[in-house]
Parts: sequence; structure tokens; C-alpha cells
Amino acid sequence: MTATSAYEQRVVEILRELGVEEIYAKRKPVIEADELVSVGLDIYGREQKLAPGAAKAWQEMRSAAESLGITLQLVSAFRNVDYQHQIIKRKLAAGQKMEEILRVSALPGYSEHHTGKAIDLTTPGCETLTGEFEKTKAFGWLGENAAQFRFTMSYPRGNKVGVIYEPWHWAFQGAD
Ligand code: DAL
Ligand code: ZN
Repeated sequence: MTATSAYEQRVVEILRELGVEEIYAKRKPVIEADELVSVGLDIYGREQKLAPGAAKAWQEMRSAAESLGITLQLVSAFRNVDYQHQIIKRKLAAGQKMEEILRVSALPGYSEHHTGKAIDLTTPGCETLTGEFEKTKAFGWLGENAAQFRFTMSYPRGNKVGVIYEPWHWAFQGAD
């Protein structure tokens, strides 16, 4: 048996606080990226970061789309465990049930955004983080070209993870 890392212990404490500690026994947390580079500002003017390999692939993919007049914008990229914890707590405080929250947001320690390889995207004129993104030219372009940059859509319709369809969430499959 391997020793539980300090990181995993921290995740377990957060899960305990949220009343969902049993999740840890079923699935180990994803590892939080330790090396991150800036990828500029998101649509809210916040600096966003990604793991170096993902950052490079993202910049290349965004430029390739832009050269065809298609604008891809960041809504979110790396998120640490504490940030994810805040998201969940905010939703609980707003009266949402945990079951409902988990259809949309991963638990702290379990979000692909911790890896520094996941991005949430939008394009001008699209309401962010809605199914409307699927109808955009940007989404059409991603469907045709993202794989070339090693990005795949993590939560297609009917995914096994039980997360709603997220046409905006793409993850880099290459090395950090
Ligand atoms: N929205 C995805 C599931 C996340 O929170 O990582
Ligand atoms: Zn996402």
C-alpha cells in the first residue's frame, strides 16, 4: 500500500467537509499541475494558466482558428483544489443539492481543470458555458480540427462520468 500524499490528505479533508468522503475510496483524485505558464487573460480579464505542453498546443490551436476568422476565447483553464472547493461551496450556499452540483462541477480533487490541461472555451456572441456553444462556428471548427492539436471534448452527450453535455470543455491529451 502506498502512503497517502499530503495532497490526497488535503483532498480527503475537503471531501469530508463537504460530506462526500466516500468518493475517495471509489476514485483517487487527479493530480494538481505543479508547473504552469500564463496563457493570457480570459474573457473576464483574469490571468489564466496551463501546463506548458497544453499552453503551447492551446496557443497554436487558437492561432490556427484565428487565421480563419474564428475566435476562441478562454473562460477558464487551470483551477486549483481550493478554487474548485469555493465553486462547490458557493453553489451549496445558493441552495443547490450536491447531486445537482455534481452534474455540472467536479468535486475538489477531481476536476480535469486541476491538471492544467483543460480549457473552457467560448466565442464572441455566445452565452458562456451553455449548450449554445455547440451551434457556433467555433465549435464546428473545433470538431474538425481540435484533435490535430491533441484536444478532445471531455463531456460529450451521454458521457459515462454523469456530467452534463459540455461542448465548451476541451482537454489536451499530450504530455504536460
Ligand atoms: N465542469 C467540469 C466537470 C469541472 O468542474 O471540472
Ligand atoms: Zn471545464
